[in-house]
Amino acid sequence: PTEPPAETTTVFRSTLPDIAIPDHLPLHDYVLERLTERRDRACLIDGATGETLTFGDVDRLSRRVAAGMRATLGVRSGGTVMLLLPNSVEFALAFIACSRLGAAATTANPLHTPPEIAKQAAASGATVVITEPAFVGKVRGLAGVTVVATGDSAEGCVSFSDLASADGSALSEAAIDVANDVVALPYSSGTTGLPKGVMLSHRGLVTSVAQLVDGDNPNLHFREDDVVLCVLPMFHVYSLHSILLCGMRAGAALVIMKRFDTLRMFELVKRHRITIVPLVLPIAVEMAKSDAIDSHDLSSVRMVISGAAPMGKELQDMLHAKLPRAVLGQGYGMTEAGPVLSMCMAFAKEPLPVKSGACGTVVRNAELKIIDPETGLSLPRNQPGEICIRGKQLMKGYLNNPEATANTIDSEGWLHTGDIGYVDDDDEIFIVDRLKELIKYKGFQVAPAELEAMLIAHPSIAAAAAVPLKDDSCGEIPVAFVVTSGGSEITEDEIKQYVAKQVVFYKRLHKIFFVEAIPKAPSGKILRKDLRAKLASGFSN
Ligand code: 4UU
Repeated sequence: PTEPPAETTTVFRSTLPDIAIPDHLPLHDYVLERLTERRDRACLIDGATGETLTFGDVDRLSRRVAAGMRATLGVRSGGTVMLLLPNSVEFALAFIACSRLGAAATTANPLHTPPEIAKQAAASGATVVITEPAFVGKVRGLAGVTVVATGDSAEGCVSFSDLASADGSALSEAAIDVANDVVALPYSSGTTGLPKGVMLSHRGLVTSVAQLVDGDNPNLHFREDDVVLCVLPMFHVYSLHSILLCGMRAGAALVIMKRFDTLRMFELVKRHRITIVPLVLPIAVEMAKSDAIDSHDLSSVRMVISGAAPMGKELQDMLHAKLPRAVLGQGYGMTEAGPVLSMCMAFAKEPLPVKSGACGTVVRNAELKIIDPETGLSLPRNQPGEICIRGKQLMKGYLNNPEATANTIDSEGWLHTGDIGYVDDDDEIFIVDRLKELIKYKGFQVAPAELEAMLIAHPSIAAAAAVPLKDDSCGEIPVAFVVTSGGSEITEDEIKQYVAKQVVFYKRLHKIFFVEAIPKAPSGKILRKDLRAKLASGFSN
């Protein structure tokens, strides 16, 4: 095959035609657009209690919460509210309420440590934190923040149920600029550095949801009679977007599970006749290995979606053998991309055959290209390079960080993912490597820069580099190369403990390698590739 001339760009597009997207609507109006027909249909089902909210309930309650947040907490258009919640009905109501007010919801893992939470609360400018009584202690001292607690009211907090009993009929519509107003502000480290606020606008999220579930032949065919398992954490963009928002838009019911447990999950699938199971690698591993899978009736499941980390062909085939009636495939997302770049075409209303191990075809109403990371030139099919995407679904940028924004979205509007992959002859995308620093533990982001800053702050450590180590059930685990300061006899365990005390469980270091020096480029950049290669070749202390 002949190379295209340097100036031509090979742009890959969906095999589905573009569609008209109602991107003039604020997000809540878009996901609840067909409310009148769906008022009495189940929308949110609490997995623990079986309690069900209909679409009508969600509409009414989210209006009340919005009215309460405005009246009691002064939340206005342009404001920011932190959702520090595990999966719950309250999460969904609070998120929709923020959208109604024109406020941004910044989402965070409630298992984060107080310093991690404090950093995000301050950086995002949150004036309200909504959390569960169990986590109130983590946010009590935050300056300028009012704490709202769900459940039985916690001392010194506004109670969520009080907010939800405000008069929703009095709620005046906020004036929302759909193209510019931020509705979700998740944190992501992107291709480099520390976690940054990712500004997702109403228009961006509406576009991304529409790219999946709208049109005569939706790429991700969720139906009104579908029941979707919501066990992935709603504070992460995968669940927020592809479960909560796509589910609501399509009129499907969600079964909300607070924490993952294999048997509990099998029981819920059986009880609610769950049809769609979005998961991440570790859950797929648990399911594939579980003997209990054979003794539970999971025949209702018609679709299993995997995303947020690579899932190899072997595991995909193994899981398929256990769930022969379900269609299995992957979605590929990145917070900054809005988040979905590609989705398995076997999930379409008119499905196409797909290959195991592929992570989908680029979504419709978008352009994708593969570039040579060295030259920036566009590459043809079957040649791996950096994946870039363009479209209205992309983030607006990083909050208060135009420099990081410009390093991620170029002047032509292309977002550079830092992922290495190729597009094959059937338009399927395969991710083969990662150019960026990111470590992904069970689909959760771990920013090497954050661990490195912590490590070099220790008096016994002179230099450090954190990198991923491949792991069968977690995908990757964070490990570090460390240069100790002259004469120091600090041990591996001491370093691990030192980090563990400061970070959420998934950022903990699993192994420390003591070295003489950290390999660096003349620019001072850590040569992470060399370190990863060292690990791959079985390096040990
Ligand atoms: C190999 O992981 C996400 C979002 C995932 C998502 C969202 C909606 C998946 C399906 C869906 O429907 O976002 P982040 O920002 O936490 O992490 C982004 C990075 C990517 O750049 C890539 O390196 O996570 C990795 N990644 C994947 N890698 C995400 N999906 C995949 C995948 N295969 N399927």
